Amino acid sequence: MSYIEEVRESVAARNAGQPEFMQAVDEVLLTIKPVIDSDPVYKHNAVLERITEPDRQIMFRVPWTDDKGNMRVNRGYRIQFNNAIGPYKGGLRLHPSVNLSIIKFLGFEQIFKNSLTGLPIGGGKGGSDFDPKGKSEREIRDFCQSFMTELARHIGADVDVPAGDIGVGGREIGYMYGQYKRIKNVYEGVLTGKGLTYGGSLARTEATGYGLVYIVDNMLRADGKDIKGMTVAISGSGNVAIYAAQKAAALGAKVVTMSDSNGWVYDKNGINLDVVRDIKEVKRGRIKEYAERVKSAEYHDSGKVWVVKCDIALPCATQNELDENDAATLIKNGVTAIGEGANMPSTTAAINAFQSAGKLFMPAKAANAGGVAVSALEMSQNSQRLAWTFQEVDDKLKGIMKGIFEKTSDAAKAYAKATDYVSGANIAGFLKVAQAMIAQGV
Ligand code: NDP
Ligand code: 2IT
Repeated sequence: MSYIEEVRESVAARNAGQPEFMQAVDEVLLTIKPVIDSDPVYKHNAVLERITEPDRQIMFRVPWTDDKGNMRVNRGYRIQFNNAIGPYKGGLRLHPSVNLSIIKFLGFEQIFKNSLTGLPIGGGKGGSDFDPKGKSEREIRDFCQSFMTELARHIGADVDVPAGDIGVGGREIGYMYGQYKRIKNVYEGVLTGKGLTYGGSLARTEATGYGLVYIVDNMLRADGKDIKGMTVAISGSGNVAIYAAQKAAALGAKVVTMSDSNGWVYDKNGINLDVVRDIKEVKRGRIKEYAERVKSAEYHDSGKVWVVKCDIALPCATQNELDENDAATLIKNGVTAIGEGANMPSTTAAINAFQSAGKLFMPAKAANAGGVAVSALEMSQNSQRLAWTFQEVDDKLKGIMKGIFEKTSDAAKAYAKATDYVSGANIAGFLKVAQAMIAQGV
């Protein structure tokens, strides 16, 4: 049995019942094979055994009270996966589906994504199975304060710096920051995605979506194509989806779909983002309301956006939302490029289908790294006690995404196939972390 196979078996045995985590591990192990085979140093230093086992897995009770005065309990998580190249860094997800497998897959992928940014950030992730939908402001605040009451003892500006993810935006980060400050009595950049009045960075809200479109643009250009005039299908209608749509439209593309967990809209005239932002960011409503407000739009309460003919597909909702059948439909309809805004949105079979059909495919670790990259820039600004302009941050983001594209593309050329960006991103991300781990000993 090869070293990779041995590690794969032992990771699977030790993490039974964690399908998302194993999906993420399998992809990395398979794609970094040429690197591992090229040098015994990785096996000698047990790099694969160490990189697949989190430094620390924290699980805790989160008690809170609902508006009727009932005591409720959720489970909180923080997985501190790897800090070889910097403090643990990664978002917090609040969604009823959250479990150990999901937080571990997200934390594992974050190691490689954060490495690709070129910035000094390690990998971590956290969250809770708390469902924010339908909760009052007071209930959200109570939950966030209780969550931070426990989390505070495990994090710090130089230790572990959480941020947003599904269900966690500026409002939740604000409540958590306030509670951290109250408990620790320090004013430090312990969270990113903060409000602009208390240490947040301009362009962090936009960063993941903008970064996604910047790297897709880089990928298209390298293939002699231009995003201008292309039709774009986007899933989701949250933070990533909204700002990906805004930047795609700004670069001359037409975005025709958005979705949420209840259904999806198709607008042949191009999505009107002012309406989406009012529904989602202001009223916290459902995407269905878009079709009630915009005459050119149609609403579907079943199926997925991928049935719509498009040149670019940007899955920006959640893991495994785009499967083999969706990939086949997109390919049949002539899709040119896919960029993963969400984390692991395409199933393994879907990725294989896109790659076999010769489609341009940019995987999440590279494609959505703009968010965490600007989080790292927020950490820099906090440490310097300075605030940069929107333009400065956006220019840096553009440079970082270009750098990620180049690193991914160079590693693909060196170790796999020139346009195998899945292998390229995993290998480029792995090499830096592995070198740091080896240099630092056990
Ligand atoms: P938001 O909470 O702002 O939005 C999530 C969107 O996805 C909503 O439209 C939501 O619909 C939909 N969605 C979530 N879960 C499901 C589900 N199980 N089935 C169908 N639709 C679902 O989150 P973000 O935009 O921040 O995150 C979206 C994705 O991007 C996630 O995979 C996240 O990990 C990833 N990501 C986020 C980054 C960030 O900076 N925020 C950075 C990098 C990646 P509904 O409202 O109905 O639940
Ligand atoms: O998946 C991700 O990269 C995020 N949710 C953002 C993490 C961060 O620390 O900004």
